[in-house]
Amino acid sequence: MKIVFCIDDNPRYLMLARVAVRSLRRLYGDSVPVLCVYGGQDESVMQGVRDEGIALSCYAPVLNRDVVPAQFHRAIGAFLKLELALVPELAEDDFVLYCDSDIYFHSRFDDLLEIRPPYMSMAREDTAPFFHNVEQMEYQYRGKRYVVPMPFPIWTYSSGVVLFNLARLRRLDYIRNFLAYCEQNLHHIGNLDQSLLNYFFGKRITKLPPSCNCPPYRKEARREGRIIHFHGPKPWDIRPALWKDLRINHYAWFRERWYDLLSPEEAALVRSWE
Ligand SMILES: [Mn+2]
Repeated sequence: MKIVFCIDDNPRYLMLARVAVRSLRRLYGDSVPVLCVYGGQDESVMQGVRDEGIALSCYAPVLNRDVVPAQFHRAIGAFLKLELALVPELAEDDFVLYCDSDIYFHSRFDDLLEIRPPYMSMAREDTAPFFHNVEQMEYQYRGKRYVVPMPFPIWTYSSGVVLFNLARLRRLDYIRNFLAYCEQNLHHIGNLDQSLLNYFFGKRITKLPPSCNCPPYRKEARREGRIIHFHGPKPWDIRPALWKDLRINHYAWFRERWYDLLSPEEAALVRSWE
């Protein structure tokens, strides 16, 4: 199964993706199939992906800057994962494992690669369930009106690691139907792509074990975590005021392991972000 990353023009995300792939190759060898989907046109970003020996897909998203409200443009790359079923380089892949770039692969996750979900599998976020102030969302697709009742109470799944059933999403062009919903309901979302997946697919999302999307600040991260997700503070976010509550437990330990994978030049650059 291919492991897929998505990036935009933010150079920090390119660095994160490169280091994520290094940690992955340390566990699975250099021939592990990896694809990086890039939604921009910056030649230096493409070169950075190629320098790392990562297969690159330059993809023009449906949810582009003309469609997505400006307040989300700083994280426009987060929406790319919603369209993996349309990426030509994945046309032959029925299932893929999408991972955020802010991931550090800590130990092998062979059993995860055997999962075949009806739509998608994601791990739960450690947040309280909530009720959206909108009870149902509506959209039009190919001349028909659809209603999506909110899956109350909403127990949020994290979109940092998603095992997608792309074959299912392509069947009957379901992906186009979903993207129509996305386009017409972007004004209702609080948390980027993650809201769209949780609201639309709701209870059809199946659960991944917490070890497959484990923030470094959880107590069990070092012993049980397999896919470590720098959710919240990135490895260079060590300024006291920022994310203080989340730089606990194994954050510092994983931050060191992450820095160990950088060249001296890269480490100097990343330290300038601290
Ligand atoms: Mn993330």
